[in-house]
Amino acid sequence: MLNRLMGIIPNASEHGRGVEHMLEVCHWFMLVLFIGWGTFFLVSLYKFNKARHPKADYQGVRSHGSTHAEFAVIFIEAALLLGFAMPLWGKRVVDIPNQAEAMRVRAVGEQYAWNFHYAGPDGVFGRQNASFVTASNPLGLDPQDEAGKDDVVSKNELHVINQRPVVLEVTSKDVIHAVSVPQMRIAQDAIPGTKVPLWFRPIKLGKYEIICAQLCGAGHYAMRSVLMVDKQEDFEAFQKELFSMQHPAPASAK
Ligand SMILES: [Cu+2]
Repeated sequence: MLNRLMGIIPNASEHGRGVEHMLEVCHWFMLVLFIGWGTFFLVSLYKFNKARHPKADYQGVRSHGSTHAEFAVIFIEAALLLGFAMPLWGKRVVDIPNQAEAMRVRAVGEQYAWNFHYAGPDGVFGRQNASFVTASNPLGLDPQDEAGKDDVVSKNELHVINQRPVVLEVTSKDVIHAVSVPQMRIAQDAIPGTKVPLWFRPIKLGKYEIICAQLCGAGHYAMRSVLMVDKQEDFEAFQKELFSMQHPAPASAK
């Protein structure tokens, strides 16, 4: 398989298979073009050598071979774009899984970390306001809002459930970042003031790397997070732990 030979990182998402397939076809096509152009180059060096042709031929090519070859390349490229790339992209932006089926998590970039905001058991994100933002409340959740009482926010650690679709609502607090998970075959710019849905369905348990794929400042290199694809019970344990840390019982609160 050419993809492996090229060092493409293994896929761990459902739609990634389609991406893999397209990459594979592209790589084979590029290999054929490389061999074709390389051969043409070598043949030209030999055939049109000065010793062999001291005088230029001003009429040039007489056969239609090169025209046919050009059209064949255009045809294959059009097929790749219209037949593979566009349907794949269409599925990413049109067939976004609905609320009941998918887990929705907000992915909020900032210099230099990723915040992941979970809506909690009620499935409703709490109200946010910039005036509530503090070091311990990086997303400015309104403490008075009922919907936000069960919300949890994790830093640089995104947990999802294996086989369950995830919709990330990608945004940023400051400059443009980009959330990229190569093994899930997803990447999306995080643009302040917008909320762009990015979805995938993980199909393999494990730990993956989330990187910021947009040069966002001096600390860009350190803007890494982990994606954990958990079993249901591990995910629940993670949520519970975060919840107890972020919402201490009233008795222990001052
Ligand atoms: Cu960044």
